[in-house]
Amino acid sequence: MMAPRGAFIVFEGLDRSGKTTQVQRLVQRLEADGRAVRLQKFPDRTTSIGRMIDSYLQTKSDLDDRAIHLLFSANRWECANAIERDLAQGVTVIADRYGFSGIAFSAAKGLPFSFCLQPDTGLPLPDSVIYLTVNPEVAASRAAYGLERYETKDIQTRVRERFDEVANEVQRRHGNIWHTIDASGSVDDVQEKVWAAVTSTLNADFPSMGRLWM
Ligand code: 2DT
Repeated sequence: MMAPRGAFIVFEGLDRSGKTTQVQRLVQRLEADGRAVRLQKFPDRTTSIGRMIDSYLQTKSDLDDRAIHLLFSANRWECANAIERDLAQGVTVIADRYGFSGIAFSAAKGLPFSFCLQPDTGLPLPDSVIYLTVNPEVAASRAAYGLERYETKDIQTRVRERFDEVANEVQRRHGNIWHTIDASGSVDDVQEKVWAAVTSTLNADFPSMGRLWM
Protein backbone atom coordinates (compact mmCIF):
# COMPACT_ATOMS: atom_id res chain seq x y z
CA MET A 1 0.00 0.00 0.00
CA MET A 2 1.22 3.52 -0.75
CA ALA A 3 2.12 5.68 2.24
CA PRO A 4 -0.48 8.40 2.84
CA ARG A 5 0.67 11.78 1.60
CA GLY A 6 1.95 14.38 4.03
CA ALA A 7 -0.12 17.40 5.07
CA PHE A 8 0.66 20.83 3.69
CA ILE A 9 0.20 23.44 6.42
CA VAL A 10 0.75 27.14 5.80
CA PHE A 11 1.32 29.81 8.45
CA GLU A 12 0.42 33.41 7.77
CA GLY A 13 0.40 36.29 10.20
CA LEU A 14 0.88 39.93 10.91
CA ASP A 15 4.15 41.34 12.17
CA ARG A 16 4.71 40.59 15.87
CA SER A 17 2.10 37.84 15.89
CA GLY A 18 4.79 35.38 17.04
CA LYS A 19 4.51 33.40 13.80
CA THR A 20 8.16 32.35 13.57
CA THR A 21 8.19 31.11 17.19
CA GLN A 22 4.98 29.15 16.65
CA VAL A 23 6.26 27.60 13.44
CA GLN A 24 9.47 26.47 15.16
CA ARG A 25 7.55 25.01 18.10
CA LEU A 26 5.16 23.18 15.81
CA VAL A 27 7.99 21.62 13.80
CA GLN A 28 9.66 20.43 17.03
CA ARG A 29 6.42 19.01 18.35
CA LEU A 30 5.62 17.14 15.15
CA GLU A 31 9.14 15.73 15.05
CA ALA A 32 8.86 14.66 18.69
CA ASP A 33 5.65 12.93 17.63
CA GLY A 34 7.68 10.89 15.14
CA ARG A 35 6.61 12.65 11.95
CA ALA A 36 8.85 13.54 9.03
CA VAL A 37 8.55 17.32 8.71
CA ARG A 38 10.10 19.96 6.47
CA LEU A 39 9.95 23.69 7.05
CA GLN A 40 9.78 25.90 3.96
CA LYS A 41 10.16 29.63 4.47
CA PHE A 42 8.69 32.09 1.93
CA PRO A 43 10.26 34.11 0.56
CA ASP A 44 13.02 31.53 0.23
CA ARG A 45 15.90 33.98 0.14
CA THR A 46 18.51 31.33 -0.76
CA THR A 47 17.67 31.03 -4.48
CA SER A 48 18.72 33.55 -7.13
CA ILE A 49 15.15 34.91 -7.30
CA GLY A 50 15.13 34.92 -3.48
CA ARG A 51 18.26 37.06 -3.41
CA MET A 52 16.54 39.68 -5.58
CA ILE A 53 13.59 39.65 -3.17
CA ASP A 54 15.93 39.94 -0.19
CA SER A 55 17.64 42.96 -1.69
CA TYR A 56 14.23 44.57 -2.33
CA LEU A 57 13.02 43.88 1.24
CA GLN A 58 16.20 45.35 2.67
CA THR A 59 15.56 48.45 0.47
CA LYS A 60 18.89 47.89 -1.27
CA SER A 61 17.02 47.87 -4.58
CA ASP A 62 13.73 49.16 -5.93
CA LEU A 63 11.35 47.30 -8.21
CA ASP A 64 8.01 48.02 -9.84
CA ASP A 65 5.15 46.73 -7.62
CA ARG A 66 4.01 44.22 -10.24
CA ALA A 67 7.54 43.00 -10.93
CA ILE A 68 8.24 42.23 -7.25
CA HIS A 69 4.82 40.59 -6.92
CA LEU A 70 5.69 38.24 -9.79
CA LEU A 71 9.10 37.49 -8.28
CA PHE A 72 7.49 36.44 -4.99
CA SER A 73 5.20 34.14 -6.96
CA ALA A 74 8.07 32.79 -9.08
CA ASN A 75 9.90 32.04 -5.83
CA ARG A 76 6.97 29.80 -4.80
CA TRP A 77 6.84 28.13 -8.21
CA GLU A 78 10.53 27.26 -8.09
CA CYS A 79 9.88 25.46 -4.75
CA ALA A 80 6.57 23.84 -5.74
CA ASN A 81 8.01 20.63 -7.17
CA ALA A 82 10.01 19.92 -4.01
CA ILE A 83 6.90 20.54 -1.88
CA GLU A 84 4.83 18.13 -3.96
CA ARG A 85 7.57 15.51 -3.95
CA ASP A 86 7.87 15.66 -0.16
CA LEU A 87 4.11 15.51 0.36
CA ALA A 88 3.88 12.49 -1.93
CA GLN A 89 6.55 10.77 0.16
CA GLY A 90 4.58 11.31 3.36
CA VAL A 91 6.51 14.32 4.66
CA THR A 92 4.49 17.03 6.43
CA VAL A 93 5.44 20.38 4.89
CA ILE A 94 5.08 23.52 6.99
CA ALA A 95 5.33 26.81 5.08
CA ASP A 96 6.15 30.04 6.91
CA ARG A 97 4.13 32.38 4.62
CA TYR A 98 2.78 31.55 1.15
CA GLY A 99 0.73 33.20 -1.57
CA PHE A 100 -1.76 34.68 0.91
CA SER A 101 0.94 37.06 2.14
CA GLY A 102 1.69 37.77 -1.49
CA ILE A 103 -1.87 38.97 -2.09
CA ALA A 104 -2.28 40.82 1.22
CA PHE A 105 0.95 42.81 0.87
CA SER A 106 0.64 43.62 -2.83
CA ALA A 107 -3.08 44.51 -2.54
CA ALA A 108 -2.19 46.76 0.43
CA LYS A 109 0.06 48.67 -1.99
CA GLY A 110 -2.90 49.14 -4.32
CA LEU A 111 -2.54 46.35 -6.90
CA PRO A 112 -5.88 44.85 -8.01
CA PHE A 113 -6.89 41.75 -6.06
CA SER A 114 -7.51 39.76 -9.27
CA PHE A 115 -4.00 40.54 -10.53
CA CYS A 116 -2.50 39.47 -7.20
CA LEU A 117 -4.18 36.04 -7.29
CA GLN A 118 -3.42 35.19 -10.85
CA PRO A 119 0.28 34.14 -10.89
CA ASP A 120 -0.22 31.69 -8.00
CA THR A 121 -3.05 29.84 -9.77
CA GLY A 122 -2.24 26.13 -9.76
CA LEU A 123 0.29 26.07 -6.90
CA PRO A 124 -0.12 23.26 -4.35
CA LEU A 125 -3.19 24.02 -2.22
CA PRO A 126 -2.56 23.90 1.54
CA ASP A 127 -4.65 21.50 3.61
CA SER A 128 -4.75 24.13 6.30
CA VAL A 129 -3.84 27.81 6.66
CA ILE A 130 -3.10 29.01 10.19
CA TYR A 131 -3.46 32.79 10.30
CA LEU A 132 -2.13 34.42 13.47
CA THR A 133 -3.58 37.82 14.33
CA VAL A 134 -2.92 40.24 17.15
CA ASN A 135 -5.00 43.32 17.82
CA PRO A 136 -3.19 46.62 17.21
CA GLU A 137 -2.85 47.39 20.95
CA VAL A 138 -1.11 44.08 21.67
CA ALA A 139 1.09 44.51 18.58
CA ALA A 140 2.11 47.97 19.82
CA SER A 141 3.07 46.56 23.23
CA ARG A 142 5.39 43.95 21.69
CA ALA A 143 8.96 44.67 20.50
CA ALA A 144 9.56 47.46 17.98
CA TYR A 145 9.11 46.92 14.25
CA GLY A 146 12.15 45.83 12.28
CA LEU A 147 13.97 47.75 9.61
CA GLU A 148 12.74 45.99 6.48
CA ARG A 149 10.32 47.36 3.93
CA TYR A 150 6.67 46.89 5.09
CA GLU A 151 7.60 46.92 8.78
CA THR A 152 5.59 50.02 9.68
CA LYS A 153 2.32 50.42 11.55
CA ASP A 154 0.58 52.03 8.59
CA ILE A 155 1.40 49.21 6.18
CA GLN A 156 0.58 46.52 8.74
CA THR A 157 -2.87 48.07 9.27
CA ARG A 158 -3.61 47.92 5.56
CA VAL A 159 -2.20 44.39 5.28
CA ARG A 160 -4.52 43.26 8.11
CA GLU A 161 -7.55 44.53 6.15
CA ARG A 162 -6.40 42.75 2.98
CA PHE A 163 -5.85 39.49 4.87
CA ASP A 164 -9.55 39.54 5.81
CA GLU A 165 -10.42 39.71 2.12
CA VAL A 166 -8.01 36.88 1.37
CA ALA A 167 -9.65 34.75 4.09
CA ASN A 168 -13.07 35.32 2.50
CA GLU A 169 -11.78 34.41 -0.93
CA VAL A 170 -10.19 31.21 0.40
CA GLN A 171 -13.46 30.26 2.09
CA ARG A 172 -15.39 30.92 -1.12
CA ARG A 173 -13.03 28.95 -3.36
CA HIS A 174 -11.69 26.23 -1.09
CA GLY A 175 -14.03 25.83 1.88
CA ASN A 176 -12.97 25.62 5.52
CA ILE A 177 -9.19 25.44 5.32
CA TRP A 178 -8.53 28.86 6.91
CA HIS A 179 -8.05 29.01 10.70
CA THR A 180 -7.75 32.45 12.25
CA ILE A 181 -6.05 32.22 15.64
CA ASP A 182 -5.87 35.11 18.08
CA ALA A 183 -2.20 35.26 19.04
CA SER A 184 -2.59 37.90 21.74
CA GLY A 185 -2.10 35.38 24.57
CA SER A 186 1.06 33.72 25.92
CA VAL A 187 3.30 31.68 23.63
CA ASP A 188 2.10 28.49 25.35
CA ASP A 189 -1.59 29.38 25.02
CA VAL A 190 -1.20 30.18 21.33
CA GLN A 191 0.78 26.98 20.82
CA GLU A 192 -2.13 24.94 22.18
CA LYS A 193 -4.57 26.64 19.82
CA VAL A 194 -2.22 26.02 16.89
CA TRP A 195 -1.80 22.39 17.93
CA ALA A 196 -5.59 21.89 18.06
CA ALA A 197 -5.98 23.26 14.53
CA VAL A 198 -3.07 21.23 13.19
CA THR A 199 -4.13 17.93 14.76
CA SER A 200 -7.65 18.36 13.40
CA THR A 201 -6.07 18.65 9.95
CA LEU A 202 -3.68 15.72 10.45
CA ASN A 203 -6.45 13.48 11.76
CA ALA A 204 -8.80 14.32 8.90
CA ASP A 205 -8.83 12.18 5.82
CA PHE A 206 -7.35 14.85 3.60
CA PRO A 207 -8.04 14.60 -0.10
CA SER A 208 -5.62 14.31 -3.00
CA MET A 209 -3.51 17.39 -3.62
CA GLY A 210 -5.58 20.41 -4.62
CA ARG A 211 -4.57 23.43 -6.69
CA LEU A 212 -4.65 26.99 -5.39
CA TRP A 213 -7.40 29.23 -6.83
CA MET A 214 -8.65 26.49 -9.16
P1 2DT B 1 9.41 37.64 6.40
O1 2DT B 1 9.60 38.80 7.34
O2 2DT B 1 8.46 36.59 6.91
O3 2DT B 1 10.71 37.08 5.87
O4 2DT B 1 8.62 38.23 5.12
N1 2DT B 1 5.86 39.17 1.35
C1 2DT B 1 6.02 37.83 1.54
C2 2DT B 1 5.28 39.70 0.22
O5 2DT B 1 5.15 40.91 0.06
N2 2DT B 1 4.86 38.82 -0.75
C3 2DT B 1 4.98 37.47 -0.63
O6 2DT B 1 4.58 36.73 -1.54
C4 2DT B 1 5.59 36.94 0.58
C5 2DT B 1 5.76 35.47 0.75
C6 2DT B 1 5.81 39.87 3.75
C7 2DT B 1 9.19 39.18 4.34
C8 2DT B 1 8.17 40.18 3.85
O7 2DT B 1 7.76 39.86 2.53
C9 2DT B 1 6.37 40.08 2.38
C10 2DT B 1 6.91 40.32 4.68
